[in-house]
Amino acid sequence: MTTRQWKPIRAFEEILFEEYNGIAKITINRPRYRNAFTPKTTLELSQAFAICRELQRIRVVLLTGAGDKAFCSGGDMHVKGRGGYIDEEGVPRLSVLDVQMQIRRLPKPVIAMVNGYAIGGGHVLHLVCDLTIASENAIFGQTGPKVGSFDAGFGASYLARMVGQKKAREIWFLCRQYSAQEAERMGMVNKVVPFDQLEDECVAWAEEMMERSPIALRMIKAGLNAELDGQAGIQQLAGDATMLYYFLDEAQEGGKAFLEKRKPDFDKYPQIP
Ligand code: S0N
Repeated sequence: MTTRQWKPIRAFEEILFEEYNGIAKITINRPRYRNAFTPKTTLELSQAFAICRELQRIRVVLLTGAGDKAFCSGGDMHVKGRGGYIDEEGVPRLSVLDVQMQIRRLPKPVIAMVNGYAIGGGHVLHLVCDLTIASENAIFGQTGPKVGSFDAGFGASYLARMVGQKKAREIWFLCRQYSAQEAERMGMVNKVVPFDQLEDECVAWAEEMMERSPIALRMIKAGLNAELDGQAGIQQLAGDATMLYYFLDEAQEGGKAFLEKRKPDFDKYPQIP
C-alpha cells in the first residue's frame, strides 16, 4: 500500500475532504455508526461535490467511508423521524437525493471506493457513482423493506438497469447481503481487490482516466446518463453541446453581429456533411 500525502481542501465536521494529484477524496467520517449519514453529512457532501465541480484542478473524485468496516450504512436511524431525517433545526430532510443527483451530474468521473458495508442509502450512493471498486470485505445490500424505508428512484430503476429486473427485485424484496464478488458478478462492481490495495487501485484508475480527454469523458458520462434520465439527461448532454458550440467562431459570429448591429455571416464557416 502506497502512503500518499492527501492535502485537506476544506474542513468539515462529518466528512473529510482532501486532494492528491488532481484527485479529490471525500470520506464519510462517522465510523462509530458505520458511516451512516445525517442531514449534516449530506449537506457537507453536497458542498464538497459542488467544490469538486468548480475546482479545475480536480479531475476525478473518490467517495469512500472512514475505517475498515463500512463505506456507508445509509441514513442515520437515530435521526429518522416523520417526513425524513431530522436536522439540527428540527426539519425533516431526504437530502441524500440531492447528493445522488450531484454525483450523476458532476462532469467528472466519480469512483465509489467501497471499503466495507454499502447498505441501504449507502448502497444507492455507490450505485450512482460512475465506477465502483470494492475491497474483498465489502458487503452490499438494501434494507429498506426491513427497516421502514425505500428508495424507488435511482436505488430501484438504476439498480435494475445494472443488474436486471429480477435481481433488482430480489435485492429489494428479500433484503439479503451480497459479497463483493457476487456484486462484481452482478455487474455493479468494476473490480474487487484486497483491502490494503483498495486506495492504490482507485488512484491508479483515476490516474488512468486523467490521461484521457476530460471533455470526451464528460460527454460520454452525459450520454450514458441521458439514455436513462429522460429530459433531464438530455438537458445535461445538450448543455455540454452548447458549451462546445460556444467555442466555435460560428457561435461567436452570431453574438458579434448582434452587438455590431449587422446581419450575421454564417456562410464563411464550414458546413461539414
Ligand atoms: C451496516 C451493518 C450491516 C453493520 O453491521 P455490524 O458490523 O454488525 O455493526 P453494528 O453493530 O450493527 O453497528 C455498529 C454501530 O453502528 C450503528 N449503526 C449502523 N448503521 C446505522 C445506521 N444506518 N444508523 C444509525 N446507526 C447505525 C449501530 O447501531 C451500532 O451502534 P451501537 O454500537 O451503539 O449499537 C448494520 O449496522 C446495519 O444493518 N445497519 C443498518 C443499515 C440500514 O438499515 N440502513 C438503511 C437506513 N435507511 C436508509 O438508508 C434509507 C434511505 C432513505 O431513507 C431515503 C430513501 C429515499 C430517498 C431519500 C432517502 C434519504 O435517506 O434521504
